[in-house]
Amino acid sequence: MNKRAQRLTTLATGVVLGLGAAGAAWSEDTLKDVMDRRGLTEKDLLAAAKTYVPTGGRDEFVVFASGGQSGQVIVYGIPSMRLLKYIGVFTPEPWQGYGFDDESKAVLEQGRTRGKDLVYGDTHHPAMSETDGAYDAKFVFINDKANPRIAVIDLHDFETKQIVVNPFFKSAHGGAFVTPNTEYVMEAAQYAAPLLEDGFVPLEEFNDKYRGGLTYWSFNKEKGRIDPENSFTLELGPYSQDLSDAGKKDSYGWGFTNSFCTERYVGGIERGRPPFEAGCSSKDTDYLHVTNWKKAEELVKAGKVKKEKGMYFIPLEQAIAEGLLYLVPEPKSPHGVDVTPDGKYIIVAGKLDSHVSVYSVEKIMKAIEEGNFEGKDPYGVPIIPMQDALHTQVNLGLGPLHTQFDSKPCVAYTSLYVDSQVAKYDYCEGKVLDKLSIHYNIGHLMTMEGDTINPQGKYLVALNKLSIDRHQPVGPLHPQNHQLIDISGDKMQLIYDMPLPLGEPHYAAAIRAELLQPAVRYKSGWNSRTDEQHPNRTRAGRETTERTCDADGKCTTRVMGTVIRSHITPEIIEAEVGDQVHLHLTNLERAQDQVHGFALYGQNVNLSIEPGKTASFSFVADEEGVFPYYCTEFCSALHLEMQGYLLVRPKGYQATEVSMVEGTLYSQADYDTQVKTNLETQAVIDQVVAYITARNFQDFPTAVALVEDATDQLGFAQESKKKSEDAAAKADWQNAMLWANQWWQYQVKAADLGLRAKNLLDEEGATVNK
Ligand code: CUK
Ligand code: CUA
Repeated sequence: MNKRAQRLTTLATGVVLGLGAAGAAWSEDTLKDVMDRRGLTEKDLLAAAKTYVPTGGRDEFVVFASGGQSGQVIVYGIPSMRLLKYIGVFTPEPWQGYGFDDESKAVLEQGRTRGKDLVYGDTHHPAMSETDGAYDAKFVFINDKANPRIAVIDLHDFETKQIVVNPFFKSAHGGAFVTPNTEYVMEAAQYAAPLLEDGFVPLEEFNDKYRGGLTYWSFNKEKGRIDPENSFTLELGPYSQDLSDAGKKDSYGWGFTNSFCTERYVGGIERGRPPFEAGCSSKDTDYLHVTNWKKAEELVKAGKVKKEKGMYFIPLEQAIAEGLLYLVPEPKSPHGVDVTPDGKYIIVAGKLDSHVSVYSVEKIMKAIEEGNFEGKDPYGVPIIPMQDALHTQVNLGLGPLHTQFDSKPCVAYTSLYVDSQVAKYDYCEGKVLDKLSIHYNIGHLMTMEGDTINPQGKYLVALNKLSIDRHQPVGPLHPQNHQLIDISGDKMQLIYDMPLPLGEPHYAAAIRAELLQPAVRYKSGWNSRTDEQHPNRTRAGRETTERTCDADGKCTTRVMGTVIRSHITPEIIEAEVGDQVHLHLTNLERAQDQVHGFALYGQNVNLSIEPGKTASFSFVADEEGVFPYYCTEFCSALHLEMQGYLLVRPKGYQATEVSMVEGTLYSQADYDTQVKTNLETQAVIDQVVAYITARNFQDFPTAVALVEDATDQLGFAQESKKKSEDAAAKADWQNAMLWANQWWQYQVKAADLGLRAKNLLDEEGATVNK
């Protein structure tokens, strides 16, 4: 047996005997030694033990955090706080090919605003889709505050599928929040602006012409897409609508949106006026907006709502007349509004008030039924007396912002921005239970599934705005700081700091990891952004490059190619200057994580082609030249050889009849040696195949996928074998040797896949067939 085949056999034997993992070398240190050396206390060790996930282990919860100005979503695990992914949403993300392949460019293009391509978003509030008020692990929505948009991420593959642009607003903060069955995704405007006109309206006409608003985006769960056709927007007063939350259980059918700057103050330092901050915080109360989306939906369905700018639009007068909108005073420049898990209370945190105000849904509904109003706002919206709506107020400290809930009944946590603390309290009784100082100014906080009907308790994350001196300094711009807090006991305990180096996350949502079931691969030839079979998919052996020209002499070169370990087909693409080039590459792999990338010199392209995916790239070959391309993922031992050339010929170029001069020449002896290796390799493969097929591998979908890929590779090996034998029959030793080597390449990949399948079966405890 020669060396190459021997190595493979050793590998196979190693796997059979399970030698790989045994005998990991630990240093001689005791726990005490390490504690002394690193200056750790017992408390530190306890915290470490609570967060540490051993190698190969998994986290209990998965967090989807807004990526702030990065326009992305950050995914990490709890309790380890290890980063798992950045999902490209409003911003191109090259690793995932997001914004680089034609399919995802089409998603980003949906987010064009005023005809402009935007390449970032200011993401604030991710919302997980819900069924009956609990996370169903299907979708995540997130807003862009700067450009009023909502994006839809599908948790089947963690990809952004859709971006919708609000036709009315000029900013949108109070989104995304979902209704209990994801019937709608709420998005409230922030800075008042003219809703129906996009042109100039002087600020002097602020009170009359500027407006706020609240959009209920209709979501089609089957299709996994927002349906703008059935969405509607409520016109609101020109207050700065801030956060929202949807009612649930007892408050199902209603939405709650708070606001600040109900003073309707317009600043203008340069006009000699005090700034916005003074004029927008001079009153003691602002307004909580109470909206009846169920009733609004009925009006829409009954054809009683008109469309403006292509979307159902409910003007203030209609909302008032139909009883869709009420106001409740709330103190003072409020920020967060959060509905309790039972839907009975609404907790409002006023930035400039040391209390949280706990409103009773029952009392609000009673006031509405009885017509108990203390007056109307300047636009005629009825105002419910604050005292008649309040359940209680709890004095927590300075700068209350956001609230989340515990699995324990009546227990809530509110962030205190100015005090840099988390307050734990009983909102039923109105009692403070505990306070914990964090580092430093906290914005949102998040408990596990803490905005659903069944919060999971256990952990809380403080999403801090300023990390100041907590982490290694990296210049004037510091990382953000997420702090993990153990809330399982009576006293909160701070157990971990995680610097976040990507934008300022605002809100986040954590879901039990076990609920997530993402895909391992796509159906072969899949457009992952539309979730349909790709019209330009290709199968193995069907790859084509076609050049067509129309009557005006405009030419198109279209490549329908494939990628599989370890080659791109085609390896040579020829086009002519001026051609429109379309590249469509399908990944033929099925094995888990067997992704290939694609980069092409000078064309700003980087594709990520996961198993089954078809990704495309289009460009105009505007200059003649030589453009190497290659796979950008280290996908196999011969990854660096996964390469090719795009040749852009000058116009009218005539190829001369010069045949390729070979770099190396091979003899019959080379061929014979190679064939010997191949036959020995085949013997190893046969062993592995026998091992797998003797077991119930069919019961393990991952193993089945690996076996399918291996079978493909063996099929290709057979084709190459045939070609090498044909060449040998003609004594063409050059081609005989090269095809024999290709035959071996396919065998190696088949063996690698087979060993992975075998390994997996051992780990899963597969049983021998009877
Ligand atoms: S906001 Cu940033 S900390 Cu947009 Cu929810 Cu409060
Ligand atoms: Cu495919 Cu590297």
